[in-house]
Order: sequence, then C-alpha cells, then structure tokens
Amino acid sequence: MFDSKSLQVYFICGTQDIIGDQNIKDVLKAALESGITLFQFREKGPNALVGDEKEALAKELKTLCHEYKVPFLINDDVDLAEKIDADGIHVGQDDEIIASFANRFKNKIIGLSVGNVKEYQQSDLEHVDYIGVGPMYKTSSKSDASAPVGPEMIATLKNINPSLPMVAIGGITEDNCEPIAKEGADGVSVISVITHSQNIDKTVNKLKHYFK
Ligand code: TZP
Ligand code: MG
Repeated sequence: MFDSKSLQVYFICGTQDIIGDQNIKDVLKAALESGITLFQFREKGPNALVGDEKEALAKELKTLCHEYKVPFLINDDVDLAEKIDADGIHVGQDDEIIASFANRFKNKIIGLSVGNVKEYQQSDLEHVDYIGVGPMYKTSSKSDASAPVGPEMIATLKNINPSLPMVAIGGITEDNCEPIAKEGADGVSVISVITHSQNIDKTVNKLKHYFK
C-alpha cells in the first residue's frame, strides 16, 4: 500500500535541471543523504537524454534511490518504467490514459497531475495513489506550466476527497511552504529549490519540518 508519508519531500529531477558543473547523480545522492522521501526522474526538453542513454541513467538513479530505500518513479515514460522495473510512474493530464497501463503496474505507485477542480473531476482516479497539485506558485522549471493556483487548491481538493494523498508542486521554497502544509498537503514536490541549493541538507530539512 502507498504510504502518503513518502510525499513529504519529493524531489523531481532530470539532467536539464542540473546547473553549473554539478551532475545529477551527485545532486540526487546529496538529496537522498538529506532525507528526501521520493524521487521522480523527469527527463524533458531539447537536450534530454533518450533511448539507451536515458535507460542507463534511469537504472543508475534507481539503484542509488534503493540504497536509501527511497522509491524511484519515472515521469511519463511508461515503457521505460516497465522495462527497468521502476517503483512507479507519474503522468500528466495529457499523457497516456492510466487505465491503458494500470494492469502493467500492479503494486506500483501511480501519480497524476491535477491543476484544478475540473481536471480532478475528469480524472480517472481508480488506479491513482496520489495527485500532484499545482503549480502552487510561479515556476521556471516547466516551460508549459499553467497559471499558479495557490495553496488554496490543496484545501479545495482535500475538501472534495480527504483520503486522496496530495503533493503540492511548482515554485515551492523553504519560505513559501508553510501555507501549503497548513492547507493540508501531504508534502511538496520540488526541483529548483534543491538543484539550486547551496546547502541541500539544510533545504531538505527545512521543507521536511513542515510535514512531520
Ligand atoms: N509541474 C508543475 S510545476 C513543475 C512541474 C514539473 C516544476 C516544478 O519545479 P520547481 O523548480 O520546484 O518550481
Ligand atoms: Mg507529462
């Protein structure tokens, strides 16, 4: 069974998110050492790895996550997730229909992005373990992100479905995380606050503090 505690500090990253002379394995390792609770490999954009290179990196990152007993999810790429036996998959509203692959992902984690009440109502949640709600705030990590919905969207959706685990996403930092926790989110999913951090340990622990 999916434990909503694994949403507390949910790190999302692909090679496109890495800045300067860092590399994704070192950043992920630092995040794991610091106590992230879930990881999603999201390889996107013009310079994204594809094919064998993407698969090889995904396998390495999965192995690293498992050393820390942290589940390893893949964004969108259902075939790759199945091929390398990832712990789960995260899909958006425009991605593959969940019912079409859910039978290949028995006992795996399935996450779905939901931006508003309309999207919630039109989503098939039968096989969904958690929803990612956002963007909470303005983000520069997703080129096609829609307008921010704010932390209130968590409360709105929790009011409709209190038992569905929800993780907030989009523009979240240590300084704007508190209202998200107050509105009832189970955790936060973040990219840049970790990839741009000067002190990943401090960043992760500040975020985690809100969800204890
Ligand atoms: N989906 C909605 S916002 C977002 C994704 C993948 C980007 C989140 O990145 P950041 O840097 O934490 O704003
Ligand atoms: Mg997607």
